[in-house]
Formats: sequence, structure tokens, C-alpha cells
Amino acid sequence: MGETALAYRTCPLCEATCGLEIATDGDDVVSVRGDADDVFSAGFICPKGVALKQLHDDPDRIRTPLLRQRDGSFAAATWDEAFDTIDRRLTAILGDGDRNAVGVYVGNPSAHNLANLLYGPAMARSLGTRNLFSASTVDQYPKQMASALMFGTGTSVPVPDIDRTDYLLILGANPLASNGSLLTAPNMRGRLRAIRRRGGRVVVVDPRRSRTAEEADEHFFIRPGTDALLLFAMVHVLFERSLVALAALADHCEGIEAVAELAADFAPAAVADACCIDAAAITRLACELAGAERAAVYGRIGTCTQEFGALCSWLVDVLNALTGNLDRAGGAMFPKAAAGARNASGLPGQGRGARFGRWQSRVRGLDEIFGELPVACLAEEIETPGEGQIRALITVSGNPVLSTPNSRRLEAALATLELMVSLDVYVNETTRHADVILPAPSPLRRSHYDLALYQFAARNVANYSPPVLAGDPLVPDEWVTLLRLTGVAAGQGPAADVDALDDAIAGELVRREVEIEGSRLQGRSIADVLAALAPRRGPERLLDLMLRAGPYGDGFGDGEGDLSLAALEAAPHGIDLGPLQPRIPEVLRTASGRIELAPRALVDDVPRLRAALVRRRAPGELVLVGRRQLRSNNSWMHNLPMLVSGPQRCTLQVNPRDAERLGLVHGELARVAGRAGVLESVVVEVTDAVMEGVVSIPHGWGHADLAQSVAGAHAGVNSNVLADEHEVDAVSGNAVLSGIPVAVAPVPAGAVVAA
Ligand SMILES: Nc1nc2c(c(=O)[nH]1)N[C@H]1C(S)=C(S)[C@@H](COP(=O)(O)OP(=O)(O)OC[C@H]3O[C@@H](n4cnc5c(=O)[nH]c(N)nc54)[C@H](O)[C@@H]3O)O[C@H]1N2
Ligand SMILES: Nc1nc2c(c(=O)[nH]1)N[C@H]1C(S)=C(S)[C@@H](COP(=O)(O)OP(=O)(O)OC[C@H]3O[C@@H](n4cnc5c(=O)[nH]c(N)nc54)[C@H](O)[C@@H]3O)O[C@H]1N2
Ligand code: SF4
Ligand SMILES: [Mo]
Repeated sequence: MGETALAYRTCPLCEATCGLEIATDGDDVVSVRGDADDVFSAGFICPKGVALKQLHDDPDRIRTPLLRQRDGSFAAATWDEAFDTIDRRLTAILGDGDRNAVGVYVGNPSAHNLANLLYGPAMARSLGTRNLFSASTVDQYPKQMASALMFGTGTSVPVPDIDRTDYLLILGANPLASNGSLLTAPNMRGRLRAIRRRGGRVVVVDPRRSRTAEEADEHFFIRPGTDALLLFAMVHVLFERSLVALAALADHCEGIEAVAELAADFAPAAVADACCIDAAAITRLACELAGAERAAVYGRIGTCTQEFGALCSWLVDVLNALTGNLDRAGGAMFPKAAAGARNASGLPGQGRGARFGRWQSRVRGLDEIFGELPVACLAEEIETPGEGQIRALITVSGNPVLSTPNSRRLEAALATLELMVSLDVYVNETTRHADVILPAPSPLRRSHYDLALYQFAARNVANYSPPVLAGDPLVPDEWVTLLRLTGVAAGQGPAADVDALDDAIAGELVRREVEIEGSRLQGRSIADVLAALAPRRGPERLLDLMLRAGPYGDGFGDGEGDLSLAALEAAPHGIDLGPLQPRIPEVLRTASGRIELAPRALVDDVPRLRAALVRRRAPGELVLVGRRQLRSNNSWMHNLPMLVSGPQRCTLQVNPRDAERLGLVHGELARVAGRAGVLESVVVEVTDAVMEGVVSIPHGWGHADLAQSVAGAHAGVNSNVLADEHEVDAVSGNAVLSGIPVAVAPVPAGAVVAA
């Protein structure tokens, strides 16, 4: 045993950004604990954070490039061999003159990865393809789109000011399992309990009595997919009872009359049946919200990955605005992130606004959103011949075979690609189809800064972590790998000059910053700024620039703030930049310079919602929703023994009345059929935690027998086999993964079933 050293590191696994204290002995990790001195998390940690040690040590994690052999197996290769293969085959495809022939899919962990956030876009630009996809179109884009339409940028998402609110209405989120999403705040249990302790109220609307619902003052079951009706009915009540009180926002809102008019059709009595919530309760909820001193409405994945994802996301903030809670302490507020905040850059108060649908997907004609196409159409773009067909795919930290709808079709499509390259830490259900897998380093061997998640944090904080352990000589940092791929795409061959590419990216970022009207660096000399950033390189150089040009930055000596990467390096437990502050009108970047309460794209979708008012439910109709589990992280981390031990968690939850009607028995097997496919055998869990007419299977399971031995032994089933890829939210193109129709039947005891 050598000397134990302590290092401080923000956890990269979920949005909570907990500070960790990691004990190391030489190159070994001894233990992972919560960092009691972290300015945001104050020692909080969940089991996944502790499991970083097992992730780091996992012998199944890949440590060298893997090349597919003729027999389909993988063999270890050198980086030069891997890049020679990529260069030869990718260059041949690009040589045919169609840049769209290469597709890219970027998965969730990239949002927690500084290198990928900063260098992934460079690779995409260099490829020059429109076939860009990500997990954001099976996730939060409806919310970001509604925010962009209302406030001008996709990161202007109002987050509940959870530490000061007296009333929190939560729809479609289970922060006690997920630890919060588009709401970065470590220790959600503690923060929710504190609301109740100071006399406040927490209300949860969810088709399941989730752990969060159990902790709340009140829980309403809701028919999946009907939240927009409920929210509209609450808006209706506010107008009908003259409870609309815009307060300080009155001079900044556009479209309030349009909202009033639209809400007229959605009286509580008109929506009650569809939502399965009685009209009096809806009226009471609206009155409570309006009456609370400081209140916030918060909707998350259950309100996004559904038929009316964009409308729900919009109406959440319409309610926040109409009750005077938008942008006030204890309401729903706009964070001001220290780096990369689009809504804190340039001239305050007005901007270009957001544009969507600048191009369409080739086969189905789905609109572009934030420069991407909806991943629900990835398979057809691979399968359908013609100009623009995806012939090669690059995946970065993703597992769309488990995480996107009609996964069996996508999996079959992947097998037809001429080339697939994946950057990942594992061979997973997706990367196993790659021709080349490039390993990413253990999180403990790379630096960390939550560039994305601080845009959604309940306090303004900044925390940078250097790598805990020295780099692995066999696994370069991901920005280097992404730049090598950038070089191949740019026609510079397999061994492009990474330093030159990095210099070009830094130079371009500085150039853009000094040209932005209203930037603190406007008019500065590019060379001077670059000189001040030297000798930093890679993500650290770009981050230092963003911090120093940002709202708290030292402005390279303009005498205002003092934040810089050096300041963060000197503060291993992070720097607290204070509670959220009111930001309207400064935060706005809409073309009008106002809050758009009734943006055209959303108003135009209301007739579709109106049709849902009169939809008849067939007797015995069942719909499927998902659920997150504390010890799971989407489709991964199932190879870590400490997270998968104990009873099987990938079960089909069924209400006792449905179970009785269908003859389903707790602990036995059921067959579940959806529009896109069938799961022949799922373990039944009978529980009244799920409402009648609804069943639940967590996503991210259904592991193939592959190089992850532990995950293979806890395979579970892939719920996205059931989801129809043609069902998307009409406004955003986001996949509908919640509230999808299914038929469930018992599997006779003794029957022989395939998974
Ligand atoms: N039915 C249903 N489907 C869903 C959802 C749902 O609620 N219900 N949720 C959706 C949501 S919100 C999301 S975000 C998606 C997630 O979908 P994806 O992003 O496609 O999948 P993940 O499971 O996050 O896969 C992440 C992969 O990244 C790898 N990885 C981990 N760390 C790193 C790293 O540092 N570098 C690299 N290169 N790779 C790394 C892991 O090995 C893993 O294979 O799933 C979506 N799918
Ligand atoms: N432990 C853990 N933490 C995670 C993740 C994980 O996989 N595991 N994933 C991370 C990611 S990528 C994300 S995006 C976040 C998501 O974070 P959350 O949004 O908190 O996600 P969930 O915990 O799935 O909670 C969604 C809830 O919506 C409910 N729901 C389903 N359909 C409907 C509906 O139509 N209406 C309403 N009102 N409710 C509905 C479900 O029953 C469920 O309780 O979590 C992140 N954190
Ligand atoms: S809550 Fe999230 S950030 Fe905190 S330790 Fe767990 S996984 Fe990591
Ligand atoms: Mo997500």
C-alpha cells in the first residue's frame, strides 16, 4: 500500500452534478464518497456515484480500439490501424460526393462530457452532413423547442427555484429516482423535504405512484399523454376566475389574449374524463397554484416523450407566467450559467429568435430541430436507397438500439451499413454492429465541467475537475479522437495534425466572440486573446475562454468579474455564484424582445389536442409508460455488480384490477405486444402503484449476450421494441415513448418462450 491521496471530482453520471471525494492509491481507486465541502451537493451522493469505482475497474470496459473481423468477432487493434481503416472506408464513401451519406448519432453521456460537447460539433461540421441525430429527440427537445419559441433560445428553460418555492407541481418527473432533469440540484429528496418543512406543498401528477409521489403532499394519477389537457384546463380556470396575475411580467408578454381564447375549449369538465382527474380537483389545483405565495410548475420526461410533448412543455411555462411565478424568486427562474450561456451572450433582451424546420428528413419529411433530425427516422434513412441515404454511421456515447423506438428495425438497419464507427466505453447492443469501436477513457482519467447542465441549475455554480488519475497511454482523451475523426472527414487522412485542428477551433471561437455585438470581448484582438489563453490547449483552453468571456468572467482584464479556469482550479469544491436572479427582459432573445406566450408553431398544434378531448377509449385499453430506477442509468451501468444485485428490476408493472382481468400473476410471465413488435416474456409485478389501464416497463434493458458479462446475466427486455417509430410529437418530431398502446397476455406456465 502506498499513500492514499484525495481528489475532488464532479460526478458525470446524471444531471445532479454531485461533488465526489475520490481516494486513490497510485493508479488505483480506493473509494468514492460524497464531497462534504462541495458548494452545491454538500456531501450528497447516490449509488451510481459510488459505482464509479466499479466502472473504472470494470474488466469489460474496452481499452483498445476493436476491429470487426470477417467472422464478425472483434479483435484488438492499434489506434493507427483503426484510423487507417476508418480513413480508407469513410473517405471512399465521402468520395462519392454525397456528404449526407454519413450519419451521426450522439447519445446522452456526451451531455456530461466537456470534450464531446466542445469537439463533437467540430466533427459534425467537418462531415458536412444533415443526417445528425441524438438522444435529445427521445428526450427533452420538446421542452427546449417551446423555450426557444417563448424566450428565444433553447437553453432558456425556466427551472423551479426549488430552494425557495412554497408550492411545487411536478408532472411526469420522478426526481427521487432520476435525481432531477432540466433541474440540476443535487439531493432532490432533501430539497423536496425542505419545501414541506417550511410549510410548502408538493403535488405530483403521474400515472404511477412514484417514489416522488410517495413523498409528496398529494398525488394524482393521470391518463398518460393527457397532461396538456390538464394544463390547459388549469389555464382555463385562471382566466375564468380572474386569477391571472402576470405581476412584473405584464409589460413583457405577447399573446395573452390568444392563450385565453385557446383555453376556452378546455374547461375542467371537458378534460376530466380524458385525464381521469375530476373537474373539481383540477379547479382546486389551479386555484392553489394561483394562491400560493411562490409556486412553480415543473414537467419532465413523461411530459416530453409523449404525443403532445411540445404543447405540455409550453403550457407548463404559460402557467408559470400567468400565475406571476415566472422569473421570480421561488417560482420558475432562468439560471445564468458561467460558461456557454447563449442567453447571456451578445446584446441583452432581444435576438434572432429560434428557427425550426430549416430542412426536412429525406424519407418522412420530419422537420429539422436544433440542427438535427428526429432519431425516430434514423432507420428509414439508412434503409431507403437514393441520394442522401445514410451508408455510414458514427455513434458517440449512445445505444439507440435500446433507447429509440422500433429498435428491432433500427438494429436490422445498422447491420446493412457499409461502415459503422463507434466511440464508447463498452461493446453494447449498438456498438456491437460497428466495424470499428474506439474506446473512450474512464471518466476518472478525464477532466470535467458541466457546460450543459449548469444552464439548468437551481443555483448558479461553477465547478471544474481536473482528471483524478493520469491519462491512460492507450486511450487518448475523446477530444483527440474526435479531432482525428474531424481530420478524416476533412480529407486530411488518418493522422491529421490534431494540434493544428485544435488551434483552428480555438481561433474560430475567439474570432466569433470578438465579433459578437455586445460581447465583453467585442473588438479585442484575436491574437491577444489567444495569447492570454496560452499555454492551455484542448477543452481547457476553450472552457477558459468561455468562462472569462462569460457573465462572471474576468473579461481578460476588463475589471468586472474574476472568474476564469484558474480560479476554478484553485477551488476544488466549486464556486457558488449565488441563488437564481430575475432575468427578464435581459434573458430574452426573441425577435420581438418579448415573452411569446402564444407562438405560432404551438398554437397551430392546438386543434390536434382538441381532437383528443373527444377520443373514445376502448374498454380494457392498456397503455405502456416507462420508469427510471435509481441504480440504473438509461441503457448502461448494468455491468456493475453493485448496481444490478438484488431482485430483477426490469418488470412489467400491472395494476391488480388489470392483472385479475387479464389473468396475470405476480412473478409469472407475460407477453406484451405493441404496434412495432412483441416481447414474448416479461416478468409480471402486480402493484397498485400503477394506475388501472397503464402498465410500466423501464427502458434501457434487453441486453444482448455480449462482452458485458454482468449485464448479460441481468438482461431484462427492451421496451422500445414495442414503440412505433411513426408516432412522434407533431411539433418537435420527438418520439412518443410514453402512453403507447399495448396488449398484454399471460404466458402459460411451462411454455417455451424466446426473449
Ligand atoms: N422507452 C423509453 N426510451 C427512452 C427513454 C425513456 O424514458 N423511455 N429515455 C430516453 C432518454 S431521456 C435518453 S437520454 C436516451 C438515452 O439513450 P442513449 O444516449 O442512446 O443511450 P445510453 O443508455 O445513455 O447509452 C450511453 C452509452 O454511452 C457509453 N458511454 C458512457 N460514458 C461514456 C463516455 O464518457 N464516452 C463515450 N464515448 N461513451 C460513453 C455507454 O457505454 C453507453 O453505451 O434514452 C431514451 N429512451
Ligand atoms: N437513476 C437514473 N437517473 C437518471 C436516468 C436513469 O436512467 N437512471 N436518466 C437520466 C436522463 S437521461 C433523464 S432524461 C432524466 C429523466 O428524469 P425524469 O423526468 O425524472 O424521469 P423518470 O424518472 O423516468 O420520471 C418520469 C415519470 O413520468 C411518468 N410518466 C410517464 N408518462 C407520463 C405521462 O403521460 N404524464 C405524466 N404526468 N407522467 C408520465 C412516469 O411514470 C415516471 O414516473 O433522468 C436522468 N437521471
Ligand atoms: S445523483 Fe447523479 S451526479 Fe449525484 S452521485 Fe448520483 S449519479 Fe452522480
Ligand atoms: Mo435523457
